[in-house]
Amino acid sequence: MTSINQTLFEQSQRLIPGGVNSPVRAFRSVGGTPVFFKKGLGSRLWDVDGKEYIDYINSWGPMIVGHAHPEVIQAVQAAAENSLSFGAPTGLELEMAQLINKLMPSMEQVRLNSSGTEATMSAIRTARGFTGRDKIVKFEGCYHGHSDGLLVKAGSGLLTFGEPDSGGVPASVAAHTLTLEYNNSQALEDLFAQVGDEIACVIIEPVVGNMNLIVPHQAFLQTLRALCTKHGAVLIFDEVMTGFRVHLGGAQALYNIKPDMTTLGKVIGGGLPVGAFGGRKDIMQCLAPVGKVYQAGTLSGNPIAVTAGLKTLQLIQAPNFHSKLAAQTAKLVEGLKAAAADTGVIFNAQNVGGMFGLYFSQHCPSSYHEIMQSNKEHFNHFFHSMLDSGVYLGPSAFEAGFVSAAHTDEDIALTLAAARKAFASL
Ligand code: KE4
Repeated sequence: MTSINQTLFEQSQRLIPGGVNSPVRAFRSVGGTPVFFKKGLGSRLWDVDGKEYIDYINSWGPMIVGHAHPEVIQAVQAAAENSLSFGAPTGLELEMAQLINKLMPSMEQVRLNSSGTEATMSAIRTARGFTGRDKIVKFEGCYHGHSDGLLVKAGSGLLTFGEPDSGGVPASVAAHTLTLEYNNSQALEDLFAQVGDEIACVIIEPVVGNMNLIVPHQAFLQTLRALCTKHGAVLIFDEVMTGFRVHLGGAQALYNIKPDMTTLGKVIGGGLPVGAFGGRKDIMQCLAPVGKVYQAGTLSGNPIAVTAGLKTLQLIQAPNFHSKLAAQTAKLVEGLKAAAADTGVIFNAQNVGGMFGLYFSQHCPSSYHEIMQSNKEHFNHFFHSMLDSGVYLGPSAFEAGFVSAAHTDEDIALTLAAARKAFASL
């Protein structure tokens, strides 16, 4: 009997490219048929055929308090009765700006929009407007959303201009983006020595979640901060994924590095579309209607989305929320390493707060080059074995995983039992 899932996927592919509204969901990296879901509650998901899963994607980070948290749902339902959108300012946006500023004091001013892509695109335009410079710097393996200038891969040499990493990106746009190796302080020093005064900004995932989990070297971040200060380049921490997940104050609090600008998303929308960018007041004052840098959005600061975000941010300020989340995630990581060791599988894992990385390699990688050495086939086999056992991991060897406050000791125990079976089958 054809499952509802199979039917939905076949029909979706006729009207939606790849049958999905975001490529990673298509399972192209791991093979097989993507799972269509119809319900989530706490740490669990149910697919359209009624199968239950323990969820370690959590919508790629937003569902940090678990799916359908009753207080979040209630707040959204109440707000919805007052209309869904005004296209005019509301007190909710001020509340969100105040809360973001309280939790991330480096964000002296903030502007809301509707996605992480919009946030990073807007932050970069603001940095260019503030400095009057065109060049931007990113790091290989970091993802900052899909605006043209960020879909760029490293040119042939350190100083050669970036090349498009996607169809449809003009070479003239990619040319302004320089790409360096993550955790490589020497490459940073060399680049700034040559073109430091031409760099508008450097954008970085302070803890990387988009080439699997990669942890920064403290010295690398300190070097980056010092070089940006010396050359007047704007340091942008892209905390769309790490914000309020790795620490209540984000990676900037965890590593005690103060960026000039920060971008946010995911958790601050609690599952609804919210992005944000902000930072030093002198930089943010460049934005229209005050300054010359234009940036806008019909649903920016949408009252329903902001309500979901405010309630989520309120819940994660509970005492010990982040230490408990980190402890639960560490329990998963340690249990997976022990299960792999018992079966002799080459495997490693680590976590930073509530996000984790799983690697079919001896060591935890610290760069794009290293993560590319991990055994992708083993990951794909492991992914499908876990999926069959009702454990839903990110469908790619190059994505981080996420734990929520709703993940119980029983969830972890069931996950580890499934992992032992998966490792044994390798
Ligand atoms: P969105 O435009 O997808 O809201 O945010 C883009 C973005 C920006 N910066 C960072 C650090 C991010 O992780 C993201 C989005 N993350 C991916 C997960 N790898 C979203 C999943 C997807 O593309 O479907």
